[in-house]
Amino acid sequence: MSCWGAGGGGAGEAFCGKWKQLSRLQRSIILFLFAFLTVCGVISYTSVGEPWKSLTSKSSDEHGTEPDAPGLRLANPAVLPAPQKADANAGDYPELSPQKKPKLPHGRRNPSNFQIKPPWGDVRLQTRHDTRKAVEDPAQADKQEKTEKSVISWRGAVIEPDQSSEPPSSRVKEPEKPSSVEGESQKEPVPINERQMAVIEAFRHAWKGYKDFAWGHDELKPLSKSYSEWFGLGLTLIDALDTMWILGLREEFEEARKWVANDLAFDKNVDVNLFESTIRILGGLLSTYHLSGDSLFLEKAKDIGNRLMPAFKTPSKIPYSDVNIGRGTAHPPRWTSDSTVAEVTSIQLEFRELSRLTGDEKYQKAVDEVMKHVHTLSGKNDGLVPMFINTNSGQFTHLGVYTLGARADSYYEYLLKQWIQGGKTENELLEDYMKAIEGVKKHLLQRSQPKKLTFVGELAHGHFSAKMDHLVCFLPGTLALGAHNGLTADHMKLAEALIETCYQMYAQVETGLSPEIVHFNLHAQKGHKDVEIKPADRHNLLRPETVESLFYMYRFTGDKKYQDWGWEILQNFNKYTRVPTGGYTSINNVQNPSNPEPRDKMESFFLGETLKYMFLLFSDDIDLINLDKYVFNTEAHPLPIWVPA
Ligand code: DMJ
Repeated sequence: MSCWGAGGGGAGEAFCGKWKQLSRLQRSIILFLFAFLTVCGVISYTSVGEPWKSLTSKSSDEHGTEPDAPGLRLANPAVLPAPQKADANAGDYPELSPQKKPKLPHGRRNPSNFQIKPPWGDVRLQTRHDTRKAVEDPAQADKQEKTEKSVISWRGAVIEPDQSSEPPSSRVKEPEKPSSVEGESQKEPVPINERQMAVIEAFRHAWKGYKDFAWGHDELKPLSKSYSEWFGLGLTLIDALDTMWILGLREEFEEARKWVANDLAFDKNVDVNLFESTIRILGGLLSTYHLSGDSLFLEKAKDIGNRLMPAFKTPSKIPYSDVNIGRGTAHPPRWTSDSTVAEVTSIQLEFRELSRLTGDEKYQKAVDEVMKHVHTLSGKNDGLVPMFINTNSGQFTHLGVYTLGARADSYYEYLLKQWIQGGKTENELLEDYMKAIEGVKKHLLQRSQPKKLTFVGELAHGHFSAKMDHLVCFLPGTLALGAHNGLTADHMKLAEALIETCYQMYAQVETGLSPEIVHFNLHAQKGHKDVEIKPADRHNLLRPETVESLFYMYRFTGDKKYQDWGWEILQNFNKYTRVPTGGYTSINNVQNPSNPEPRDKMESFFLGETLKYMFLLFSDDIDLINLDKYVFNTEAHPLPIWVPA
């Protein structure tokens, strides 16, 4: 108060004169009242000035104007202390202004339940209330700053993105700090909707079969209540780890974790396929490490990663298809020295991430070299690649056959995804991707009859074939992801047309499930649908590609029809592939609803991919694996984008 201290100017002097005329009791009452109101937060002031004004003025919020006296701020009613710091920031960040609330993309909640950092990218966009609180409490402020620097992934793990924009090749010297579960306490469980519950139920049913009859083995044989081995490495269990995490199945996850800790040993005299073990095992361990923050998974990832490295010791540096992970030797298949193009070009996301996490560049160097080499190769047709590559010469073989299906599919997928993973700086990858999509448009796109469905066929020595693998249904999702990342809107249009086709590959079939391969009718014939199925192609392996693309399409468009289509597919899986005693099975005949001929095998990707993408498709929470922060490997294992959007 200025009567006892430094002068407060003319108004202050007048106040002092009046003050002295008051009786002792009157002064005490006024002082008491003033102290009381101050403690209650009804008035506050930031410097010696004109406190009386605050007793009579209305809140600046009510008037929508600043208070007259610059030295005096009215606090928000009875809540906050002096807000000058937050207000000062408001000028720097126009988005802080309450009138300029950011437009939330579809499905986004405000604020996210799972991320401290809001989904639109900045804690500064929290309400003024939150911002001010954080500024006042230094511990909070510190935490807030940390939060701004890290991306808090779903269910708590912290990814600390490298903000550097340097090209990845020079970025792998320092190991990434391990993820942690910091911030977990601040997250509330997301409400799960009925369709997601149905996915959880399906997962549990599948897991029950695996647990009862195949625990620790590669694949469940649900009818014979036994298992099959491929590599003998608990493939289904590893593939399913991050799905359990995402679905919130903590008990199951913990049990599986115990198996990984105590029983998973890679020191085994066994031949594994480089591609399959990279996408399922290395990819699964890396993503589980990121989601859980548990270093056990990183240790295991390093172990398998190192054991796979002998595959790259070839004359051309194009890796062999098979590695003996116990002996440290590698070889091509017995009948050829070729590798499959998709296989050698779809292991990059995983090995690059391993380099980033360990600080050891050898993994990234090996896989980058493959991409650089393939980039320069001749034998492509407008960006389309043949299906085989020789490990001695490094040249494509079996030239002249082009497909987006088996043996080539994920080459195209990983061009785009590596570009995204690395922060969109590796231009050769983008160049190859864009060229390839033009090649698809030029050589492989056709329309069927009678529905005029756009499909991707194959080209063999100049002859077009109207054959399309179900595997090709990854393409709409990939195209949509590219468009979301700034590529031409044409790609989104094509994605929309192709996902309709993939859906029709289910809808036009008697069981409502797609066969492995379809042939499209190019000419209208009475009584014929667009889709024809050859006897050898009528099986369904519980594959994920259509559901995967539905997930991307729903995320990026918000069109509920994609969720509805996915829901139909889930119901048909339940109707025709579910085994009552536990598990789901591949079937031989999608055209026979009364006997779809179960095959007695549940592929690991049903848990790793199909059910995971279903769960994500039915979710309206775009932070449930945010696609600006994660990129999925080709086995649906999310890996962090190094420089997130
Ligand atoms: C999975 O292993 C991967 O999605 C791969 O890219 C293709 N094949 C299966 C699923 O169909």
